[in-house]
Amino acid sequence: MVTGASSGFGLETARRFAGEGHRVIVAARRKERLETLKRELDEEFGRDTVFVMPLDVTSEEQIDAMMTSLPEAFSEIDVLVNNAGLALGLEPAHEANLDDWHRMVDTNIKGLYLMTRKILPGMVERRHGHIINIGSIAGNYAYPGGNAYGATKAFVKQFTRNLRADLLGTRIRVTNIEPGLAETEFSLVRFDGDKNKADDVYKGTEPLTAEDIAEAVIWAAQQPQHVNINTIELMPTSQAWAALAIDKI
Ligand code: NDP
Ligand code: 8X3
Repeated sequence: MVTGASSGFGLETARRFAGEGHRVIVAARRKERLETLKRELDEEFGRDTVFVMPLDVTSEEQIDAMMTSLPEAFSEIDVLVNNAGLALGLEPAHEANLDDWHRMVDTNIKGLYLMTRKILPGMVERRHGHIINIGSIAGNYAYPGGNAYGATKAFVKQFTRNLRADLLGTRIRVTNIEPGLAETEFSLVRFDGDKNKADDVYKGTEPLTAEDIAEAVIWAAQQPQHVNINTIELMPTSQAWAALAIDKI
């Protein structure tokens, strides 16, 4: 199951899992995009490769309804890719929009732990499963305007580690993938649909692609059962750390 499969990393990850012969539940809010993906993948890999699940991950009610509505062939989830997420705004903390902060927390934190909490018991019962979270380098390194977004990804990092601690002995695997700059609809969402501003983020550089992230997800998922990939942090070659900033008077 891949959340946020209507765009970017999630969409490519769903394509890769289907390409590897797996059935995939694709979840996101934009149903039409998921239906288009289903048509593409069912045609390429066989009927009923994909099950479309229109879902807002912030809604516990919708997740509960999903859990009871999955057809039998899709009801035992082997891999959950907690990818749905977003950044909103890049203003300094004292100017940031509080509603943006609420939405990031609701999606990136609450959505991720709700999905995990609902799907995990079945995995534990079957002694088989892998939770793959999509964190970010923003959870590791501070940057101006990263405020609440980076903090939500720091949650994802520590939640992943704590899941590992809780799940020791269950055979369930947990991984955090921490990408750097990658070109998807991420910046378009961050800048509220301002395409020029979004394009500027990637102009003149060679960012990661959604395919690069899907490759990392698939690689982690395909390791032998006794191998748990805790973390993969990846950046484009054209991105690195800058010096610490100093305010000189
Ligand atoms: P996109 O904007 O291209 O994709 C985001 C996906 O999340 C969409 O499919 C969207 O679907 C889904 N989504 C957002 N809110 C919800 C919700 N409430 N319920 C269900 N689905 C939701 O961005 P990316 O592919 O880049 O982002 C994927 C993940 O990767 C995010 O968690 C992001 O924080 C993280 N990330 C991105 C990086 C980048 O530079 N691109 C780098 C590091 C991490 P819909 O709108 O249809 O619901
Ligand atoms: C997305 C990467 O650096 O834009 O998580 O925050 S960054």
